[in-house]
Amino acid sequence: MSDLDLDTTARTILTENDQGGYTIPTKGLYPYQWNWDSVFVALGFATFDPDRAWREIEMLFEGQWRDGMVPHILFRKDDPSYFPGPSVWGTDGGPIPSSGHSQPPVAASVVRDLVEADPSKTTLQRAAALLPKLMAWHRWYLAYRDPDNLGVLAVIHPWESGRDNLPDWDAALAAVDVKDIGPYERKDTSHVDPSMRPHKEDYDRYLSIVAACRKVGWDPAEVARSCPFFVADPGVTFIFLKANRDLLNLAERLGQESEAAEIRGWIARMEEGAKRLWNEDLKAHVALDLRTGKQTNGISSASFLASYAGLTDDLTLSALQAHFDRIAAKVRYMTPSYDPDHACYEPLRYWRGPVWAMINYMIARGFAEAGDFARSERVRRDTAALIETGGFAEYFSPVDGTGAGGGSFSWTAAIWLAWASPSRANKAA
Ligand code: 9WN
Repeated sequence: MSDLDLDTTARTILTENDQGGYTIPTKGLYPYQWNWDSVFVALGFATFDPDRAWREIEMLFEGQWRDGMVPHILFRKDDPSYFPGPSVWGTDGGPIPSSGHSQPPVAASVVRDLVEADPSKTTLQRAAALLPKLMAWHRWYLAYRDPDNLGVLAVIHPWESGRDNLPDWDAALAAVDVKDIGPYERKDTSHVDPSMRPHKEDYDRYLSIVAACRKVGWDPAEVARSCPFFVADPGVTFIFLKANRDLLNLAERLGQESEAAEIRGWIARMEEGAKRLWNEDLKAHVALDLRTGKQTNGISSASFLASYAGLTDDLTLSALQAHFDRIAAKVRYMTPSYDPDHACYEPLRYWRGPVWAMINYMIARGFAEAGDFARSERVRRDTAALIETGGFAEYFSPVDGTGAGGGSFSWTAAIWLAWASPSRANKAA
């Protein structure tokens, strides 16, 4: 298929996954609105229907909880093809049935991109309407995912990281007692090859965490205090730091001075806190179990998001470049979700090796931000080649480009349209 045909197919995927203002990640496997999926999807819609791009984000915020949290899944209608559905989560925090935790806060960054693409009065009004909601969400993150003011954000569940099955969660997950879950039937393994999905022991623990939080009524302070899983994640932390820089830009643009001052404080707190995630032996940022104080020992694709977060000092950048080149010598396509030199690496199992297009997009932006245009372009070209080889898959083998997981996947289509497609890259150049 030519690149122009791929452009057309990508638009068709978004249109066909559109449920009337919000977009599902893919049919069958993921039949609801997911938080960060929707935000990346907005970038794709922005290339041919900017109004629809805004609508995607506005509809996500319709599900915002009273305490400020924006849930990871909005269950706008019950769909038996997905497990765990609304009755398992048992939440009551917002206007739409939802899961009980959040997902990486990319929204402020994409809102800024939408504004920069079209800084008209109408667009600024839409951004102004979202600003207080974004502020509330970011305040929620700081209050309940960094309750001790460490400057790093924890996830209370692997699903909150968006990188569910990452080896970084293994030790903390193994410490979770399996209880209060009863018999259950997974649906994911009926849609895709079970050998690429998390194991049953992982699902038992995923559900045990949900049960523990349900028991405390999803009270955010209580969840932060007692959740059996509480691990600081470089992915969420770096995405949040970048999102705060973009939120600051929006607040300044909109003349919201007191918000801007508040956000400047958050940025300083996160810049300082990020040092806690630095692993001096590995020379990279890693996860940190806040219950045990132990850092993890592997480099994940989120380690490469330090530049995206604006941590572009020479030490960090040169360490990332060295890791990038080492890994690039091992795999055909960058950037594997976990280090191929690590014992836990599996090229086709969920988040233990495969490449995700939207992570590549953020990594490439980070390299460009740091002035490393060669590696940034390498990541873009690899992403384009993966999609040309493996189609609009959920994720890809870094070894041979095999597409895996769900097909006709919305965020892969969106990232193609917004960034990876040669037609887009030529336009941007
Ligand atoms: C649980 C929808 C989501 C993504 C996540 C990805 C996967 C869900 C699952 O799919 O997670 O949230 O059931 O495996 O890991 O990043 O948002 O695409």
